[in-house]
Formats: sequence, C-alpha cells, structure tokens
Amino acid sequence: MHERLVIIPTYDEKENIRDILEHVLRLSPAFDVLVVDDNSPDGTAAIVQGMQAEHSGRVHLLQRSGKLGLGTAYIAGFKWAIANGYGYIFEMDADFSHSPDDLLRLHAACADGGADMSVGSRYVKGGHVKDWSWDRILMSFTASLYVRTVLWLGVRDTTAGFVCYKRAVLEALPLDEIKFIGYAFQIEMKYRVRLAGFRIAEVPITFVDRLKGKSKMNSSIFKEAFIGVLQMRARIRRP
Ligand SMILES: Nc1nc2c(ncn2[C@@H]2O[C@H](COP(=O)(O)OP(=O)(O)O)[C@@H](O)[C@H]2O)c(=O)[nH]1
Ligand SMILES: [Mg+2]
Repeated sequence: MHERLVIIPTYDEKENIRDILEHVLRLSPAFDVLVVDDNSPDGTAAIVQGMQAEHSGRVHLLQRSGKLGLGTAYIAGFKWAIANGYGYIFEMDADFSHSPDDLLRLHAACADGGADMSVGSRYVKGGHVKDWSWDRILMSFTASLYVRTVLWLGVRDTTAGFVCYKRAVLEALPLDEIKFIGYAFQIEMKYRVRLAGFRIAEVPITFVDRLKGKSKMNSSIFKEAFIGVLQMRARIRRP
C-alpha cells in the first residue's frame, strides 16, 4: 500500500479506464487507485477487475448497484480511503480531462506547499481549457462567478473535480451529510473545507475535453448546482 490514493468514479468509461489506470500506475512517487463504478452497462468494472490481477494491491474497485451519482461515489471512496489508512486522497475523472501527470503537482501543493486541499484550476493564471466550445467555457466560468458571489469561497474554479485532500480534512468533514450528486458536490466540498478553516490552494492546469466516451452531465445537474448553492449558503454553518 502507498500513501496516495486516486479515486476515479466511472460510468461507462470502457474506452478510457485501462489507459487512465496505466498512466496513474506509472507515476513516481507511486499512487494507488480506487475505481468507484456504478454498475456501468458497458462493462467498465470487468476491465478494472482484469487489471487488479496485473497490479497486485494497487488497483481497488468499489461496485455500486446502479447510477447513484458522482458525489455519493466520492463519499463512498473517501470512507474507504480513510478506513484503509491513506494520507493523501485525490479526485480525478476517468476521461483524461485531467492529466494524470498533474497529480504530482497537486500532491506537492499539499505535501510541501502547506495546503490542506489543492484544486486543479482552470481559472487561475496559467490555467487553460482546451477544446471546449466557447459557450461551454462561458457557462462554466459564469457558474464559477455565481458561486463565488454567493458563497465567498476564495476559490476561482469552484466546480473543479481534480483535487487533493490531506486525510485530516476528510476526517474532519461530516461525510454523511453531503448528498449532492453533480457539480454541487464539488462546490459543497470546497465550501465545507473553507468553513472548517483549512487552507485551499489552486494549482493551474490545462483541462482537455474528453476524446472518448460521452459526458454524463445534464441539465438536472446544473439545476441542482444552481439551487444547491443557495441551500448551502442557508444551511451550512462553520463547524
Ligand atoms: N460512479 C459514477 N461515476 C460517474 C457518474 N456520473 C459521472 N461519473 C464519472 O465522473 C467523471 C466525470 O463525468 P463526466 O461525464 O466526464 O462529466 P463532465 O466532464 O462534467 O462532462 C467521469 O469519470 C464519469 O465516468 C455516476 O453517476 N456515478
Ligand atoms: Mg468529463
């Protein structure tokens, strides 16, 4: 077992999962991986099981009964990571929008740079978005601006899903109270970490639109985020 665990939630990622796992497993220092699969109809989990035999003890799999959403997949992954003693716990997508090489910089920001949580950010100096249409960039940037205005997060890329947490951060949060499933989940995590008094650093990254497979985001996830931000502001208090 290693000190670092990358949690990758998957739903129908058979075109990406082998390549992304192989890339992560090649990194030095070493990262273990936990895939949280929601019974993907395309058989993603079977590919992961095949790789478990090749990479003994470094590839883990949590299988859930059906598509229960990104947020609760991460919560299940966080609990598993804590129970299994990991010190640095990462969130990353399966679709290569996040470059696995950037895990090293996210780790360094926490391990050497004094942050408790580091966020791979598109909207700080040096950050970029590649291959998204201008209207998707505008929507994402406007959403981040809206969230910053309502919540005063002090984070520019509020919906980012490429993150490193120190173990102590996840131990301090009431994980069972976090129930959002889409972008609202990413926002709520940053809001709670901030309110709990931890230090958040943004690390510039280049985010690349997925080449293979399909996005699972939809309008109900945007609605959840829009209303969810107002609910968070009303409900969540400093612990
Ligand atoms: N376990 C699980 N993973 C999901 C779910 N929805 C999306 N994902 C995964 O979450 C990551 C981000 O989703 P994606 O569709 O790429 O979202 P987008 O980048 O915002 O378009 C990918 O690795 C997906 O396979 C879900 O309901 N359950
Ligand atoms: Mg994606």
